[in-house]
Amino acid sequence: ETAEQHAAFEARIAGGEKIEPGDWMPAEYRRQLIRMISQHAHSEVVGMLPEGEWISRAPSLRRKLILMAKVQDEAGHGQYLYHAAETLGATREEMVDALLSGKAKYSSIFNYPTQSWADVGMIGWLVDGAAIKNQTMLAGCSYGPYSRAMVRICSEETFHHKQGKEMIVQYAAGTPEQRALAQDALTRWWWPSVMMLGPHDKDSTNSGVMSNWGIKTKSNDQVRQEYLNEHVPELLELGLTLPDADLHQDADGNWIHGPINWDEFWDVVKGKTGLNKERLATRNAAHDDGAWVREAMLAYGNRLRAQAAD
Ligand code: BYC
Repeated sequence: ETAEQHAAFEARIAGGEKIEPGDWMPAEYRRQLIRMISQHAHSEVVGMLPEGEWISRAPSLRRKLILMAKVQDEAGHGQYLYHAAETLGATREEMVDALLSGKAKYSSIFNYPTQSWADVGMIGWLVDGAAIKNQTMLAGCSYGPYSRAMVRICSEETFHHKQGKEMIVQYAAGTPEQRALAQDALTRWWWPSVMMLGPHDKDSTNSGVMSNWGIKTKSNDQVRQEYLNEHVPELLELGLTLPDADLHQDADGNWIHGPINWDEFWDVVKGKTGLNKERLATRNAAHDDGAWVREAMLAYGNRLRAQAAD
């Protein structure tokens, strides 16, 4: 890598151009993108599990159809993202192996259990809400395939966000039991969703290089602030209580949260607490169960190629 190559690359980014597959890029730019896009893809795939558990227990046909559509969307997001990482030279096999063997990270949020139906609504509102804030920022990123995948994913996530919010608004105004379920779900999902947006900027090891190269266009704390400013007033308006005694608005109208328990965050990321082992066991079982599909597709592909060669 020469200084001239770096300078030309950085000038393209400064000029707002998208970097496309096949263009020259620094090895570290490629490595960072593969790291982040593959983690993002794994998060979509593992993210199907906490809500997927509730498809057979949905309270009505309407809720079941919506949840099935949402979970299917997450599988589609995983697909676009694995493809985006493939444009950088990563293979599907190595990415899937990294997930299944526990080497790869995926979002901390999916190691928390879903304990009631109201969790499905709360995940839609809070988790998809946090994801939209983060992904709207990434839609402006400098790598073309990732940025375009984010545009489509965000429009689908907007539906996920709305269905979750609609459900919680209804339960918060419902029977005392429904209200209690909504409150309990909020109490358990609030802090994990705030943490999901990543460590504070001062502890965000990757942010420097990612911001310089236009992959991240806002910092973790900036995105978290946007997330709080949108969600806190809406949750309070429903008469729900946020589990943060220090939460307050500053003079600029920003909602300021109390201290975050980062020990909990890192324990969950590293699988010391939470459902990491169960999630990986479920993914491994699904992968093994799907072996016959991969074999059949390979055999079919080989037959087509052999016919074409005749
Ligand atoms: N969980 O330097 P930092 C969805 C790691 S799914 C686990 O700030 P970065 C949905 C980080 O990887 C959408 N690990 O990292 C699906 C790094 O470790 P490494 C999920 C985390 O990358 C189904 C270390 O901490 N969205 O919406 O600059 C149903 C230092 O952090 C987490 C994405 O994946 C975490 N939460 O910034 C419902 C978005 N946070 O890799 C919904 C794409 C940090 O150096 N990812 N770490 O070993 C990103 O935008 C960025 O990766 C983050 C973190 C903002 C999350």
